[in-house]
Amino acid sequence: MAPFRYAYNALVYFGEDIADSIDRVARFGYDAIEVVGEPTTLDAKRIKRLADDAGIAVSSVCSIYTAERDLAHPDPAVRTSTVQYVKDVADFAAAMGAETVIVHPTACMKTQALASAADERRWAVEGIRAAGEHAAPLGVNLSLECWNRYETYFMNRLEQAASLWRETGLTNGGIQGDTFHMGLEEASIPEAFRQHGSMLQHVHLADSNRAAPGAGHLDFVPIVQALVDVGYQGYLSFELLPASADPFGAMKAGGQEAFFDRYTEQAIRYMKAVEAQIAAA
Ligand code: LER
Ligand code: MN
Repeated sequence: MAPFRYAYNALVYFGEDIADSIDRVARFGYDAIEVVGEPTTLDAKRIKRLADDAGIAVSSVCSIYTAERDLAHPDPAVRTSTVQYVKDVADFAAAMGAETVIVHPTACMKTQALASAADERRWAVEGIRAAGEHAAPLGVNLSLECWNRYETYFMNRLEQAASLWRETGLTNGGIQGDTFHMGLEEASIPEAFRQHGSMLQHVHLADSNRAAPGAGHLDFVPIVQALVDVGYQGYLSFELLPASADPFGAMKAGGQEAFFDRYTEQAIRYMKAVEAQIAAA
């Protein structure tokens, strides 16, 4: 069993110079860093250079779905600017050699539809397809991430993401589970991974309380076993956030102290112990 590749999402380090984030992630033995999707304020060339110097990769870009970024919005101007945002993030990812751009079809914290389900789905499919066709020649894959019901009404479970992804007809990418959201929405996290393993592009890991694995009540042994059994080859990227309803609000408030050195170290140590336990069984 080949070991998984690990990344840490710099979302929770928000406000810190990315050089310090890259240094921390490399120091604790990560393979890569996941970078926040703000291409107008972050310098892709500098991030790539810093990551190269530290001997790590940029795994992925965590797009930021603020209220005005919504591929399923009834206003065509909002949809057009959001498609442009996803294309810009794909360019940003390509410049850092990142293989994955995370996409969600609606704004985060939007919990009610603004148009019919059929219209919203059609707009989402068209937008994802247009952005994906832009990303493909850049070597960038899209990853459709499910969120829990308190952050979105649109796509909560892997089966929904799989159906949406198939409808786009794209081949550069797939779907994404985040164990924090999955704990709320899936009947069984391991079963959901087993059923959709061949379509998995990326995985976010966090415990039940969005803290480092081991700090909550998820059992990561059957979760990792399922990922091993389906032959998952992508990154396991820790997305850990302080307790808050709005993940991007939490990010702007800045990470709490535990999320810097303490959880960065604990997360990878815990998961490597889980991997070792499975390999020894
Ligand atoms: C949002 O809750 C989330 O899980 C992030 O990955 C944002 O892309
Ligand atoms: Mn996530």
